[in-house]
Amino acid sequence: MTDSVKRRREEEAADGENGVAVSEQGSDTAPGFPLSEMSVRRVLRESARDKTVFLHGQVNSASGDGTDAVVILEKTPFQEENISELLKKHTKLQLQMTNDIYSTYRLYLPPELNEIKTTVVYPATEKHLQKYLRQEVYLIQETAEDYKNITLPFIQSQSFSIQWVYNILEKKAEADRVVYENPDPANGFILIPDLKWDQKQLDDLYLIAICHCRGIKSLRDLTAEHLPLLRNMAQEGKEAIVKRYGIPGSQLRVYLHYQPSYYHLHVHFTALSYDAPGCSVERAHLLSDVIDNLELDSQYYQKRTLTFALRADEPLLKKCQEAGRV
Ligand code: DD3
Repeated sequence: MTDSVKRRREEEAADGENGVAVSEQGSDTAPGFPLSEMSVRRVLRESARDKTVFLHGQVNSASGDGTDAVVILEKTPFQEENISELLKKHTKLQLQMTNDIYSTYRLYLPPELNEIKTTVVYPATEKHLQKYLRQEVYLIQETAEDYKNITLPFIQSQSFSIQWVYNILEKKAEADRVVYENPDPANGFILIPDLKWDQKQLDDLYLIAICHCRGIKSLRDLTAEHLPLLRNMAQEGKEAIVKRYGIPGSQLRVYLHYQPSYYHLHVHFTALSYDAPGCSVERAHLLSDVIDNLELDSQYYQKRTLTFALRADEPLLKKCQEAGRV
């Protein structure tokens, strides 16, 4: 762990209570979500490799029909500086099998060394439940025409709430988590750890840069006019990350998603050594390549066919099928 990460963690520990809507709560009895009252309806998805499980839960009301929630449980990577503590403070080491020089055990730990990262969407809509349900995926090749006739009207017809994005930009939520800000309304942005990253170890570093300017929906809207914004995000974002976390730009994967999961322009910064979710070739567009393409041709992303995957249940896939494009 770098000194700056250590320092920040100590600051956070000292902070205690804070007045923002979405923030880290270090207390034993965190307010908000009644986890022990929740019943598990079904497992939406699980991954032995990622050590995650996505649950559809219901918080029981008196009448019996509860409010839906999505709860994501995840075992997090080891923190190097904690390992000797784990070995020293374990409560039990139970032998499983032994054979020659080989043996396996179950190591039991005190609760504070055995936490599980928990992400809650509550109340969750049917859309949230669908999003996490495992589905088959199909590749779409979206031409400029397809974007104009199918995708754009679809995006405009949807009422995806991005209130959480505006909360970050307006400092109504997560204000204490902001790593860097360029406050310029046209060419500025906020750099903040993504929800997916608990900031406990640098192995799975994941930050997002959200631009202040509203109305840039995605990669498709970008023209040479946005180059100053994109260059700021690339350069200042990397500078802020090396300063705070000690990871140089040459060890970061900096990219945009197409399709994005929310239609307000944002850039992902992940550790190059981390196989981050969503960094596959059918979704990620390196920011440096995006900048270069726009330098070559201002209308590059209005002209190009863009390929991406859609899940079987996504309404956009249905629209593409109706138009005979799948
Ligand atoms: C989201 C994409 C969105 C469920 C889940 C996540 N980073 C966020 C709210 C606050 C955030 C994010 C939507 C939602 Cl688990 C539905 O992500 C967020 N804050 N990605 C940060 N810092």
